[in-house]
Amino acid sequence: MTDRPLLLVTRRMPPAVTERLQRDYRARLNETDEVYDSDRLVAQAEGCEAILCCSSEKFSAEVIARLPESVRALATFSVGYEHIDTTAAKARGIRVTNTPDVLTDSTADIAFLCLLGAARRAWEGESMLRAGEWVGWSTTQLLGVHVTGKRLGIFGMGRIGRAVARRARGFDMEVHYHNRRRLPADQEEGATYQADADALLGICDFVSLNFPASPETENFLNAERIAKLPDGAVVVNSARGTVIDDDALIAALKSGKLAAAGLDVYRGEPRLDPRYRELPNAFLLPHMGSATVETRDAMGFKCLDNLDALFAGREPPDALV
Ligand code: 8YV
Repeated sequence: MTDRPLLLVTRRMPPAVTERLQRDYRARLNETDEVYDSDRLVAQAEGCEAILCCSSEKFSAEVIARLPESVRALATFSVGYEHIDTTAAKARGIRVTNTPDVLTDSTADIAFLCLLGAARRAWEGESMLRAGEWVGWSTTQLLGVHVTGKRLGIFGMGRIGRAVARRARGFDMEVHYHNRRRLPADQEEGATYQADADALLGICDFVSLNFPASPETENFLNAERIAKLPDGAVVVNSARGTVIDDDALIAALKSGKLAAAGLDVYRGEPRLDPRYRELPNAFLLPHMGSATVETRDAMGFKCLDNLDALFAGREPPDALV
């Protein structure tokens, strides 16, 4: 069949997703999984009707202007879409879809892993063990920050923030949140709304950053805001690296102002600020929020559901523009 739409798939997809997209589309795959720069992206898109992309490719206004006329849609394999200039896409009549809902739980799990890993010094413990340096148990070895009963401040109470709140309840934490708007009570997950972000910082034993990257959230956690946190607080970021001022966070981890940080995302990833690697109180993961087989399959299928709808003349369920 030659009438199936031609789809550029910018990164290697999980096998189940590849199978379905090869069945339903003529797919131009990226066998080597290298990240395309903008010239490669534009060249690879030649003749394609849609692009299944990831957050590793940047679709700026300039790139979108250079895309071939044939491109009707960008389906991103991510819930975050700060890598796509949706205004420029809309202006060119290119539809953009993302993958909400299906990665909520796996990302909240990783946020909690970061919280626990940072608080309980998981990396230091494992490294000591693997290096053969564990000489035995002692009453004062690797003492961490107690989690149960502590106050957690969630910044950004969208789907993932709410899922973090649900998990925190299981740890008997007292959960507060800051959001642009107060949520209806049945969506608050038992958390207390704080209209003033800075006031919330003042009472947080733990901070979980869960809002999307945007010009408004850029460097949200800066030196001034870190200073407002109680001494010994723990910071968790499973959202985007750009919401943290790295200089400020690194200084606070070095000085002991903060007990620890658990990070899954970084500015300029995969090239994170190298100083993080030297900090024993930084628990670091390589952007694994959505990395389960079930979630990655579901994300790929969601991209295809959206494209299937578009090519069948229906409204894509997760259309952003
Ligand atoms: C994606 C993510 O898997 O969905 C997001 O926004 O951050 C990740 O879970 C990754 O960005 C690949 O597109």
